[in-house]
Amino acid sequence: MPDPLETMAARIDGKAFAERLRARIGAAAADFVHTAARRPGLAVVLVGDDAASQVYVGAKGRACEEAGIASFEHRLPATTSAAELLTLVERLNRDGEVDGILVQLPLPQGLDEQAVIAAIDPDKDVDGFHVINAGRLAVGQEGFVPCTPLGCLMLLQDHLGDLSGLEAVVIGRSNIVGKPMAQLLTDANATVTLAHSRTRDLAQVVRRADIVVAAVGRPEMVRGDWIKPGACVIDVGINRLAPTDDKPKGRLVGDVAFAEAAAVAGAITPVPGGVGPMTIAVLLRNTLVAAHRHAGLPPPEGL
Ligand code: NAP
Ligand code: L37
Repeated sequence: MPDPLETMAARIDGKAFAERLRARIGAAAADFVHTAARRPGLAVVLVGDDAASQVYVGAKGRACEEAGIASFEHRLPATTSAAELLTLVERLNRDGEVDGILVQLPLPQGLDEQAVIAAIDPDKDVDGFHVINAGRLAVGQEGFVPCTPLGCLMLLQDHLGDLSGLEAVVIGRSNIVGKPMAQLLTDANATVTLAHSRTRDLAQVVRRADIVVAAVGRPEMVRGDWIKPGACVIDVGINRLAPTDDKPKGRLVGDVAFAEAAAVAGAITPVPGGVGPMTIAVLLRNTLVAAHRHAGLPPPEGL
């Protein structure tokens, strides 16, 4: 019987990594203010009253201010028309104090997300959702990479070093997480399988992975016996379970059954405290990079 403590996975502390990254961003933002005589600026647009989005947008604004990045919040009612939203985006495109624009998704019913993203100046698209930036990533040009997958890559490279030749399985093929994640891992020389709801025998596919990235949106779907011993598991899922007496707000769980997977994996990210905080830190990083590009300055190093 192996010692359970010896087989327990290392916990990849995304919250601590994100805090260190934010400190470096804060220092680089202060340097930027010296050189450019203005703060980097991020405009965050929230339409409607999605509860999770309210929390994230609030957290993003606070994180900006802490790092010395100006935050311009635009909270619009759910009744906002497409024309009104597009007018705001166009105003932000022209605003010299705004280096980055983020329209928090999902938008309320009736507003076309693709049309709104298409209206954002690609060089201010710090979310990396514009087709121009998706295309740049696909062909290896400089642009903006979506925050969540870039944060996952940073955690993987910090923990594993060089990813060359490793088998990676990404579960989920969304435009904002799974697809760009697969591209980043491919660019980092991993051998990538992109799995989704039509994948046959998903458990068997995941069993060959040295790296598992779960971005499905199904609470605790990935089980411990899917994980190859020693594998590195990145759990992107953020799922709030139904409220119980001792957790009146509902427990937050990932797409991976944490305790089971942690008993087999070499390393694993927790939820909360894993990928979520990285998403916000990388947003600040992308905004700082945008500010340097707009000011004609070389990009800050080590971010
Ligand atoms: P999404 O757009 O809903 O995409 C989900 C993907 O999972 C789809 O590709 C879908 O396959 C696949 N899928 C669904 N059921 C499956 C199954 N039974 N087996 C295999 N694949 C299955 O989700 P998303 O926006 O990528 O987000 C995924 C999760 O990450 C959610 O929990 C979300 O809350 C979380 N998230 C977290 C952060 C963060 O910062 N931590 C950021 C963004 C998202 P099909 O394509 O075949 O339908
Ligand atoms: N950039 N991100 C961008 N644009 C969007 O349009 N929807 C969306 C998006 N998603 C997003 O911001 N996700 C996200 C998810 C989780 C966190 C932050 C951002 C996060 O900080 N999660 C904490 C727990 C927060 C909580 O308790 O609810 C965590 O530790 O995981």
